[in-house]
Amino acid sequence: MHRQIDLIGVPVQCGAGRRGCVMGPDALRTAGLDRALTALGHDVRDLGNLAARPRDAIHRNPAIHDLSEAAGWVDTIQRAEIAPDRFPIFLGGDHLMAAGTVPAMAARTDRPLFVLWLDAHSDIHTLDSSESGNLHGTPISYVTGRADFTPHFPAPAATVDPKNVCMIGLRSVDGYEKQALAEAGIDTADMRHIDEHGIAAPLRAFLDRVRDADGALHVSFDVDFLDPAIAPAVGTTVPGGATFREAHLAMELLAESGLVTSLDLAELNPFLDDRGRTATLLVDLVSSLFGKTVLDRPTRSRL
Ligand code: NNH
Ligand code: MN
Ligand code: MN
Ligand code: MN
Repeated sequence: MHRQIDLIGVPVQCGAGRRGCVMGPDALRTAGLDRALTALGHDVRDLGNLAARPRDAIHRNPAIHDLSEAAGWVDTIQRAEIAPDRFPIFLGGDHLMAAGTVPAMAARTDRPLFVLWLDAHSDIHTLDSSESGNLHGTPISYVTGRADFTPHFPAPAATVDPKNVCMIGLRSVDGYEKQALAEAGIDTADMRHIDEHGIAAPLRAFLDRVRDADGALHVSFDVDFLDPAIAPAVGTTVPGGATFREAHLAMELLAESGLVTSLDLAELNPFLDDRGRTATLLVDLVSSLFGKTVLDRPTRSRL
């Protein structure tokens, strides 16, 4: 499928516990994301980076840091001019970016928005429950509206039904988050589930739901979804992540589904990379998501 793609840099790093995600968009550019997509026959524009202005915000939880800057980013991303007919790839940036991109994508479409959250973590803390104070651990609560983040953050431009969120790759979820996931009714496939059933089974089941609902699908890809052995450039590595082939298979199934309408590439910290190999792997995975296949014939798949 020929796509009209916009690359939008979102160099937010204040949501993470360590610095470096500010360099993420440029590392992805350096690794050749635009060239890889162009070579696959897509039309690609690089719109450069967004820049945020802080909005005054303080919160009673003393652990929370950089709330003003974070609020500025959430506001800026939701106000950004995003073409209705193009496929945006948001180049992060830590995962706080999703507090901007997901409401923006939900507001952009008349169809129900579904979100595929590929991550070791569930990012469902609230401003009150976060113990780390790292706001990249909170976007799911904000975008589903399960917690009120106003007046600190702007009200979300649109929210997502938590039942339309599917998380795959989970392996670092604390007690608060376990309960929150169950209460919200979020669809989850943790690494244990992937070990037993493979990654295709839960992903296909979710894609069937998106198709049945005539939904739009936003994929939020956190680098720590991947195993640290293949993707070291992330501040919050967790052992036991998705393998090279599991990740590629997921991208290939997403490509075949034709359902994906927007993408976040989150948490890439080039300061921690090993000669650009994580950024290069991400470009390769995005290529699979945009139709790169091993053989030039339809894969024997039930999709
Ligand atoms: N749950 C932890 C926290 O709230 C970790 C969040 N870190 C992430 N999320 N990298 O994807 O800080
Ligand atoms: Mn995350
Ligand atoms: Mn809408
Ligand atoms: Mn994570």
